[in-house]
Amino acid sequence: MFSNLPARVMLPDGPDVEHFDYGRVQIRRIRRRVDPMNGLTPEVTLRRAATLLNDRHHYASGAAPNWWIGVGTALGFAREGGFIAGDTDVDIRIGLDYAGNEAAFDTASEIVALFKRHGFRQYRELYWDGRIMQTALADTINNDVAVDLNYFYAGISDGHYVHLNDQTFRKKPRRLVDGKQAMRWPGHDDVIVNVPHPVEDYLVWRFGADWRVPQAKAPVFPGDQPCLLPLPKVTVLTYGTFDLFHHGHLRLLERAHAMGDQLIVGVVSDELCAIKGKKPCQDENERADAIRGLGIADEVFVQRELDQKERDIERFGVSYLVVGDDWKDHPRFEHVRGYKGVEIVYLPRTPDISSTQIRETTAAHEAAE
Ligand code: C2G
Repeated sequence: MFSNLPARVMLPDGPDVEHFDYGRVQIRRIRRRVDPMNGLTPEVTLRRAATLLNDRHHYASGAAPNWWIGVGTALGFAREGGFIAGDTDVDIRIGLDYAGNEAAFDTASEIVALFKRHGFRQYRELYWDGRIMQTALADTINNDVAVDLNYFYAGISDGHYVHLNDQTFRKKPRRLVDGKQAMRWPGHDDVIVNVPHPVEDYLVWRFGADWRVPQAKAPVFPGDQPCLLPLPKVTVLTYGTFDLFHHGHLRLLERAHAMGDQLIVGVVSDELCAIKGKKPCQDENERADAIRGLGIADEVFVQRELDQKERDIERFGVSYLVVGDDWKDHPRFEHVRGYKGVEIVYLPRTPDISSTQIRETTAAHEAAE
């Protein structure tokens, strides 16, 4: 089972943090206190947010994130020449590339960390199947005005960015976002925001053809629907000899299995073992059958070539390549790091047990008899 909360959440546990568990969706939040009588000025916060997002020097990759203003803010931009009266949050959308693993977190957590360093307080986050979908921050320097960052993923649905939350599933046409334009916020020449283009199409997409007519409540979004699109499965791959299957092997496979939705195991062929100078007691079919018999792996195959890792990563769509930490930093695994977005994970080896040890104690036993 894939755990719904990722290994690294951004909002750390604390006495104020509330958790909500809706199955595939997990929400964590701290109550936000805003004083609506305090003359809220969202453009001040928009200026601060846009400045942080636009400055590529803030980011490890040296590139500003792929961001644009959300529909609420865009409606104000195009229709009101500023924020809609009473709108007190800044809607920002971030485009991330989905590679089936936690790599997208790097951008999201970099943005959140940056905002925190500049006087924003994170008060909410939402994960969908362990992927970050929303982080909300309050601007402590400007009356706690909220910046709502929603993450949209490319790579799940052709031609769209996808966002999932507890109520809606949004497919945003890529053409609107990819053609976005950097524009000045009305009345504030120093505030540069990215606006999907053409902005009219963006607003029709969200609010329908009548978007110019102010309405008390936004109409139900025609594209909002129950989540029908399952995210691609998280696939975990591991290789090993697995001679004289023992509890060290079992623990490795159980932990690998727990990291994703499906586990694929490559069992090293007799021929490759011979090349590596290993002499297993069981042949490749016996070793593979022992793993099949566990029922923990979705696929077990015999690895016949030393350099087939890229091919396997590609054909199974692997997110995590897992192996015991006796292989830590070994070039045999390191050389595929990042290939098609794969992450390499070294799991701690179970102490005091190995195939070699079993072979040796058995041989000693037999010699004594
Ligand atoms: N393992 C473990 N704890 C042990 C023994 C083994 O966690 N006490 C793990 C190993 O780290 C490996 C897997 O179980 O990830 C299979 O172990 P071996 O059969 O010894 O496989 P090995 O020959 O290390 O195979 O090219 C690399 C090889 O394919 C890895």
